[in-house]
Amino acid sequence: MFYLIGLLSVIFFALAISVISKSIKLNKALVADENTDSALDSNNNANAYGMIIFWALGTIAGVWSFLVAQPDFLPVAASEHGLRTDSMFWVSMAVVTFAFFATNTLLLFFAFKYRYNKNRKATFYPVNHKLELIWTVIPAIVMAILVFTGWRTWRDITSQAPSDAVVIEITGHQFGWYVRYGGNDDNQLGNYNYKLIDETNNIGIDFTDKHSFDDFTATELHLPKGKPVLLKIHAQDVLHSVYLPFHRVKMDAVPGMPTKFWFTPNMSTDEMRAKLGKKDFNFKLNCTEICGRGHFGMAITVFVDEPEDYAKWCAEQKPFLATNPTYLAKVPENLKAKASKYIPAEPVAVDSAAAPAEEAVSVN
Ligand SMILES: [Cu+2]
Repeated sequence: MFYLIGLLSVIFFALAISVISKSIKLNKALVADENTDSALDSNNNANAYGMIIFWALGTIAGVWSFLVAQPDFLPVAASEHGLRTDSMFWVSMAVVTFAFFATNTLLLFFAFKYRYNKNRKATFYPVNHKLELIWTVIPAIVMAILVFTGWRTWRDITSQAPSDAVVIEITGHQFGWYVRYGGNDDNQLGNYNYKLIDETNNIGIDFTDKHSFDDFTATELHLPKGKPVLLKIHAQDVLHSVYLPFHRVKMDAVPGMPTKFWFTPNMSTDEMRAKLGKKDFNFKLNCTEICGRGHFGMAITVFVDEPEDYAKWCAEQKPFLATNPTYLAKVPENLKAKASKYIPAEPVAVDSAAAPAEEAVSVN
């Protein structure tokens, strides 16, 4: 790669030297006012051929850089809507590349073909309405189609999630993500309130809401393959951004303004490992908002499981209340009986002291 860049630099440098030396000669010729025509002709020729060389080298360099960069492209999207955004991206890319290539080819070729020639008489060609109409209307129609398709895709992927979607809460903080699931019994997230945050309950789960009782937190994100997933996104301190590159999901996490995003993973972690030929590959949820010093490490591992493996993993998780039974004190009297169901039968004095450290889901 470096040799090619070096070679191109040498060629461009030589061209620059030749253009400069020709200009100097032309200047001298003009000053001396002799052989003006031949000096002009040779410079026009040099410039004209320079245009064609530039076009050829530019085309080769463009194709080469695309091919060389290909191994670094993300592979096929691992979610349904990712496939849609990808196809939209490549269609736009094709249109833009075609327009760029066609206009620049014409620009450089015309500069070559119609360089000054004293034997040729210029044609007076002030306006052509048909031509103007063609090159205004066609790009306008193409742009309108692209914009409309983009708007439709955006509308679909940010629309209301299906009612059977798995709802997962993602809370960004400097520098990690807290993950909360709606629980195995009601599959509904309970309320939260920032005033309830303490060193153990770091999301501020509100235990006056009965939906909170079976909620569980996790240090990694598990998603079921082939089922819609709704991420409810919060931030506790500064702007963060939820980014799942392989699923083409990106949504800002804004303090005080909940955001959301729903998508359907269509490839399990194992399938992606097989596709990439990397046994230890894992999906990631990264932060893509420069949110402070530890921003670079603000990521958690994402596992896309087959539905039965996902169900098994969920069943193994313990509700927050079960690992932190002291929070039973926060439950209103009339709901205590319902909440007690989640408290382990044996005395858990030792466990409850140890639990907070385990439950502090700080992932860096
Ligand atoms: Cu961040």
